[in-house]
Amino acid sequence: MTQAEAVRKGFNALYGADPEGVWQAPGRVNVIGEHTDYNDGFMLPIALPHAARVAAARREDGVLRLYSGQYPDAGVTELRLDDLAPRTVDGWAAYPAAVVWALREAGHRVGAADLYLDSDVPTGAGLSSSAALECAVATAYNDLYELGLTPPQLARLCQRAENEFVGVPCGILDQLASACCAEGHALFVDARSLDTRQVPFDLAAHGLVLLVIDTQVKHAHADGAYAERRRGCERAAELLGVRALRDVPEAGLDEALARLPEGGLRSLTRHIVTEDARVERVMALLDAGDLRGIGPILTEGHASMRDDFAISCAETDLAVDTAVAAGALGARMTGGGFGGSIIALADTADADGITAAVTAAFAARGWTEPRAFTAVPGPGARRLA
Ligand code: GAF
Repeated sequence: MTQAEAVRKGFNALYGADPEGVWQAPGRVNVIGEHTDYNDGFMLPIALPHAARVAAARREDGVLRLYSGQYPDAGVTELRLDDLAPRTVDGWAAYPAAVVWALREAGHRVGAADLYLDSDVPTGAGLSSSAALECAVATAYNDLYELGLTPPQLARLCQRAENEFVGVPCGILDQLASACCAEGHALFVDARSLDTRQVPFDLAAHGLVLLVIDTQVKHAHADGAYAERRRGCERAAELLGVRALRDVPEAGLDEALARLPEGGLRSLTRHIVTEDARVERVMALLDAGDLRGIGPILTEGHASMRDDFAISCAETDLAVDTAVAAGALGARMTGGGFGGSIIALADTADADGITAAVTAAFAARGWTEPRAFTAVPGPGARRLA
C-alpha cells in the first residue's frame, strides 16, 4: 500500500467516507544559511523524502475535525472554526488549526474540513516536522477551496500561523523549503524578496551522499534561546541603523562590529554576516558544478554557530567533529540548534564508516544512539491523489 493509500484508508475507517484528496509536504534539511531567514538573508535548504500527509474532505458545519496517525491515543480533536484563536490549541493539533485560522484571518473564505494526518518526518530532530504539517494542510486547503495561492504565499501564511497562533517566532525557512523545494535540487532563498532559485543538487552524480544524523537530543531551553537570538539580531540591526543584518556587507563587518557594544551582539552579527557570505560562496561553487568543494564551508558554518551564535551543544559538536575526523568533506548542525540533527557531506564509500564512528563516539559517552539516514532532495508540497 502506498503512503497515499494508507492515509486514504485511515480517513475512510475513521470518518466513514472517502476523502476528496490526499496531499503531502516534506520536512527539510538546510545545507547552509542558519538563522539568516529572520535577518532577511540567504539560505539553501533541500526537501527530505520524509513528509507529512493529509487526507481531507470539506465540511459545511464549521467544525474542524483533526486526527493524527502519529498520536492515535489523542483521538479526534473537534474545533469550531469560529472559536479558533491564538494560543488556544496545544500539541500537534495546533499546527493544522493554525493554518485554517491564518487562512481565515487573511480573508480567505474557507470552511471546515475533516483531516486525517500522518507523517514520517522525525519530530524534535530539527527537520521541520511542524512546517511539513502546516504546508500539507495549507496545500490541501488551497486546492479544496480553490484559493489559487502560490507556494511562497502558502509558506508566508504558514509562517504567520506558527508565529501568531502557535506562538513560535520562527522565520520563513522551514515553510518555504517545504512549499517550494523541487526534487534533485536545493532551493536558494532570499528571505527579503522571497525570490527563490532551484539549484541542481545531484549528489549521486558526484559520488557523494548527504548524511543526516539525528542526535536525538533537544535541549529544553531551545525555544527561549531561539527568541533571544532573534531579539539580539534585531537589536544589533537597530543599533547599526540598518533594516536587518543582511544589510551589513561582509567587507564592512569589522567597522560594524566596532560600533556595537562588546559582547553578545557582536558575535551574533558576525555569525549572520559571515553566514550570508557562506551561502553566496556555496552558491558560486554549485553554479560551477563543484558540489564536493562546499564541504569545508559547511564545517566553517558549524564553527560559527558554535562559537559566535552559541546554538550548538555537546552532542552536535561531537557528531560534527567525529564525522569530519572519519572522513566527511564537511559537516554542520542543521536547523534552529540546541540539539537536533547534523548533516555530513561525504564520499559514498565513506558514509557507513562515518555513521559507525559517530555511533561509537556517542556510545563511549553513554549517550542515546543517534539515528542516521541519507538525504536525497525530494519534491516540495503537492497533491498525491
Ligand atoms: C528554525 C526556524 F523555524 C527557522 O525559521 C530558522 O530560523 C531555523 O531555525 C534556523 O535557520 O528551524
